[in-house]
Order: sequence, then C-alpha cells, then structure tokens
Amino acid sequence: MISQSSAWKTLKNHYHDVEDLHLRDLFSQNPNRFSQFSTESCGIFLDYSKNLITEKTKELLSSLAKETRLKEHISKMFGGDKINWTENRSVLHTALRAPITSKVFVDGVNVVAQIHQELSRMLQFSEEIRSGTRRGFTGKKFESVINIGIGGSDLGPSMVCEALKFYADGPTVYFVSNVDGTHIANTLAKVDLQTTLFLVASKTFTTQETMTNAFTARDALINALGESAVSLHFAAMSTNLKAVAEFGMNPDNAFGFWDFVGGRYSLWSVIGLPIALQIGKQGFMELLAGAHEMDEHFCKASDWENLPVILAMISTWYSSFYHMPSHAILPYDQYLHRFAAHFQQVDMESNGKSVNRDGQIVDYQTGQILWGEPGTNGQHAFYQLIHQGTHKISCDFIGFFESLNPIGEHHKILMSHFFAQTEALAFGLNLEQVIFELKKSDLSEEEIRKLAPHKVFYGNRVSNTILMQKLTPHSLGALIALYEHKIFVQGVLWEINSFDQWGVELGKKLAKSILSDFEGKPGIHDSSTSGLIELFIKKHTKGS
Ligand code: G6Q
Repeated sequence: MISQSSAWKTLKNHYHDVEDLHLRDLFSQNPNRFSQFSTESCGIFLDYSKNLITEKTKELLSSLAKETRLKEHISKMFGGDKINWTENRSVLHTALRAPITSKVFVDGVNVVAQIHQELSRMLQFSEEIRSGTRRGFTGKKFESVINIGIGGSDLGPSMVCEALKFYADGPTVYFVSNVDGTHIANTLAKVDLQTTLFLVASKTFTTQETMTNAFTARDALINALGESAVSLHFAAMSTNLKAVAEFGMNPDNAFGFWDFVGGRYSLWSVIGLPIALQIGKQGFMELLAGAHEMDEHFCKASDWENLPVILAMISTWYSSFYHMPSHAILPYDQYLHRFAAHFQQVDMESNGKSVNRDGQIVDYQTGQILWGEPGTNGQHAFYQLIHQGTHKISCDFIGFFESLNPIGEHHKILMSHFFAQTEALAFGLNLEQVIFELKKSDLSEEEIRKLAPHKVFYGNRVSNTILMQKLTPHSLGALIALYEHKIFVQGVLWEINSFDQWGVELGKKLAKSILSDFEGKPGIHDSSTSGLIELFIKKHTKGS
C-alpha cells in the first residue's frame, strides 16, 4: 500500500514539522512567495501561494508522484490502456477532444477516426435543427430542446449549457433528470410540443429514471401529435443502439459513443448534443479545442508547472495528511453556477473509493467532500463557517479579468470581493487588531473585552486562485479538463480506480425490490425499512 512507501511516510513526518505554520509567517518570510508559487498555462493563471506548503512540501509531493509512477499512468490513460480495471475498460474522454490526425488504438482500432465520424454526424444533425432544415411533425422549426438524462448524462451538458448561455443562439435547452414527475411535468408545461425536440441521453439506455421520463415525454407527444411524430421529435445518444432502436427511434437520429467514455466524462461526446444545439458547431469545437490544449499541457508539463498536477498534489496533501476533507469550489461568475454541482459528481463519484489497486482497504483518507456556490452568494450564506468555524476547508476561487456583461461597476465590485475573501481567509485579523479598531468606537473597556474574541479571524484558511481572461467555450473547455485531470492524478496518488462507480449500485437494486413491495410482494427488510414502506403504502393509497 502506498502509505507504506518512504515517500508517504516522509510526507507524514513532514506534516508534523509544518502543522503549526501560519500563512502570515510564510508570506512575511518570503517576499517572492507569490511569484514562486504561481504559474500560468492554457490561458489559466493559478496562484497557489495561499496554501500551507513550503518548498520542502513540494519536493516531497513530487516524490510521491514519482513513487506512484504518475507519468506512466498519464501515458497509459492517453494511450488507451484498460486503466479502469474493475470494468476492464480504457478511459478515453481525452480522445473525444483529440484532433482528427491523432491516433489512439483500443483493441487494434483507431478510436479517433470513429469519434470524428460520429461527431460530424451529430454536428450535422445539430446544424440542421438550428437552421430549420429539419423540422417538427407540423412543419415548424424547433424552438425548444428537452434533454432527458441523469448523472453524467445530465450534469456535464447542463452545466456547460448554463456556463455558455451568453453564446446561445439556438433553441432553448431544458434538462429533465429527476424521476420525480414534477420535473418532467413542469418542463413540458413550458414548451409547445409542435416545436420541441426530445433528446434521450443515456449511455446504457436502461437507466430507470431516464427511461421513465422518456416514455412520459413520448406519451405526451403521441397524445398531442400522434405516433408518427416520434421519429421526428426524438433523438438519442447512447452506447446501446439496439435499445435505442427498440424505443422506436429513427436510426438517423441516434448517435453513438463507446464504453471507454465514462458517464461523468461524456460531455465531450455525442452527450454534448444539447450544447451543440445551443451554441452551434463552432462553439462546440472550441470547447473541445480548449480541453485538448489542457490535455497537451497535462501530458508535457513538469510537476510544479502542471496545473492539474499542482491542484491534485495540494488537494491530496490536505485530504490525506492535513485532515482537511472538505473542499469548496467558488466561481465568481454567475454563468458557472452549476460548475461545483458538476464537479461534485465527477470528483466524488471518481475518488469516493476505499479499496486500492491490490484490493486492500486503504488506511488513509481519499476523495474530498466537494461543494460550492457562485460568489458573492456564498459569502452571504456559508462563508461564516469557512472564516471562523472549527472545520478547515480548502477553497478554489475562480474568476475572470473580463465580464461578459460589463455593466457599470458590477465586475469591479465582484472582483473586489473575490480578492478580499482570499486575503481575509489567509491572513485574518488578530485580537490586537480587533481591539485597536474597537477602541475607535464608544464602547466601554468591558464591552470591548467581551466582544473582541468574536471578531477575531484566525486566518490560515487556504485557497487557490484561478484567473482567466474571459469565459468562452475555449476557456471553459480548458477549465473543465483541468479539474478532470486533477481528479485523475489524485486517483493515481491514492492508488484507487477513479473510473468505476460500484457505490451507486446497491441502492438501485434495493429500489427495484421495494417497487415489488409496493405491488403487494413484500420483501425482507429491517424493521425500520419495513415500517416505513408499510406507512407509505397505507398513506399513498389513501391519498391517491
Ligand atoms: C457517471 C455515472 C452515472 C451515469 C448515470 C446515467 O459516470 O456512471 O452518473 O452517468 O447513472 O447513466 P446512463 O447514461 O447509462 O443513463
């Protein structure tokens, strides 16, 4: 196990040497800290100086990367090796954004050629819908698109559609994911079925939530326009083209991908069709190009020049050595309001694992608990706990030099908060400073003594600052790929499989058996679950 390696043990000892460090001291001891602990690539500037790391920490984290043969693992992933060993699959979301001239072989087949063939079909379909060459059953141009999918077939494309709304010039795109009937009912209420295209996005085409929503949408369309409308108003994105055909889908409207694309990494594949419909072919290609630029950087740059490697090593340092299991992603851009939600899935489903490559239960902390909201909303909600709470939370602040909506002073005000927060978190305000300020008020000595401790900020709260020029399809592509690779590197350092997701299976299986309980075939459960099911059956029947 990696925790038995000398690299890991040295890091553990090093933690005891540095655990009492304060960022105030690190900065006062080294006036060049900002320039020495920051770097720029692919249009992304990363300042990682406000982290509890020293030159020694960096050196030891690099030794851990070497010990785990990070470079070799990167080559294996990009080269199509079956690194998802519990499912015997290659992991090739990177091939989805590789130029047509690249070659990546899986089982003797160059997958890049296949990928570009399907990408062209998908983009041609999308352009025909956007231009009105392809129309609905009553001859009208499509004005709305409803993407039906869940998890990886929803979060990535919906996050990107929100992020790139500024560039939207196609039909309005809606997303339905929840099997709660409210989601599809509310969405159907917003559209005119004559001008609505449904996309059924499902890698397996068996996901219960998605298929339930897809059949409800199909029924609604048939009720409104008749059975013949289905082939014009439905399209599918899946690896299971047989099941797609059984649904009654027109084969021209079915777009395929492959099992070397993980659901949560699939927005670059035909699963990105809603993005292409919203922003067009050129925008979609720029998104892919931005991600590809990050892929190249990731493969070539040395450890402390390598943006994904830097984020991963620092995150691993906090999670496994510093006992800091919680990480907030805080984009200061309203368009990125679903960014943290997407990476909550990608990160936590990828690295929420506790068994290593040798089948052993690890004796160290793995994936961080990831969450976040856009600034400044978060400041008025949960930042209190980050500043003064007992938990230490690492943060990524993401901002842009230019706003897409440069109205009055908005962007300067937004960014003043952005910089202020990282400064306040790192350096805080000590008791003497608080008392000095309070003495300027008309409070008595006694009142000052009582109030002062509540106003102290200990500081030493760590953060990365990520800055880009402007939110564009290209810069977004690079940013998403940055986080994807960060997650991959962490999986390598922890020796876990970041590309399976067995932890979601048990609940699905139990839900199926509970559906049988509802139909009068009681299964065996614990007393709590049985009691709750009985209560539901009684009250549900009564209410319906
Ligand atoms: C992602 C997961 C999961 C998956 C959904 C939907 O990596 O595998 O979130 O995307 O369960 O699966 P389908 O696309 O097969 O419907």
